[in-house]
Amino acid sequence: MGLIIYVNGEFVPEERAMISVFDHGLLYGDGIFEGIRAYYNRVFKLKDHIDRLYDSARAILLDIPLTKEEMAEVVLETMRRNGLREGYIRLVVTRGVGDLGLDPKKCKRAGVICIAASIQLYPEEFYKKGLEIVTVPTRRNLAEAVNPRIKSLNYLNNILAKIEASLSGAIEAVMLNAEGYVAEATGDNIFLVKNGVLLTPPSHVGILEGITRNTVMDLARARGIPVEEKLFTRYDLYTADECFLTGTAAEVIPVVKVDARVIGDGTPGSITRTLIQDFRELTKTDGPLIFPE
Ligand code: PXG
Repeated sequence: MGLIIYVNGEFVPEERAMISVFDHGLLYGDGIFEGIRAYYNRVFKLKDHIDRLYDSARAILLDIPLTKEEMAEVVLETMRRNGLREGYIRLVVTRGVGDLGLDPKKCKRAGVICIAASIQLYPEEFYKKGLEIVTVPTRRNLAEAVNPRIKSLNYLNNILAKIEASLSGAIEAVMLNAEGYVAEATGDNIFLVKNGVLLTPPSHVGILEGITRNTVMDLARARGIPVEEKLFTRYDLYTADECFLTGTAAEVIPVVKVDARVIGDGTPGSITRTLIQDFRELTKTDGPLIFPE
């Protein structure tokens, strides 16, 4: 692909973009990340992603060796060096190089990586027809253990759920929390519509507080659609009028079947379709410019 990657202060060709085998990001999943999108020469919701990255860092006592302003500039400059006006950006901050023990005190400086690439989108037919998803046995991590609000490099919880979904022939998994309430998908938040009200689980119950999720709630409120952050169960999903997922990669994507139960009339609902349109409009104007216009 011939990408230019940012690694610890330098922009290098991808063949030379390396980190140590003693980096605790690799050895222990000790680190954090963000997945960010750029559209129309702008980095969408960049400030929100940078803020969430620094909140994740604070939660795991990780000192990021750059200011937020410098980090935002790293993202923009990585796009520029690759000549990209749209695409997918992965920002990673690792605990850094230590020894084989897990004590992070041995890691003197956090590692910072930024990768910008073109994105492999879900086929457009999924947005038109909707996804069929399943609930899986693996429960979402307890907020009291590794809080899912931390966007950490330890994604095994989600990967196991993704494998379980794939094994049953589904493209995505709905994860429940330990109490059996609906939490989120493996890399997306979940919404349902019932009687004209938009519902999504509250962020304190063990989900990632998605930036697309928050954007969609704002867009719905701007249209006068009532929005509630409330716990709900599999039953509520099965009997919903509409359902969709939100995430940086998937944007807003309709769901038409959950555990073989048909949602609504089996086609993407009207509120879902409206929010997809509104979201796509917003991507045209939100975020700082990459190249001057
Ligand atoms: N929940 C989880 C667990 C996530 O990892 C989201 C929700 C959506 O959040 P945003 O802020 O993007 O609206 C995510 C983020 C991928 C991929 O390749 C997706 C995420 C993370 C890593 C990889 O699909 N999603």
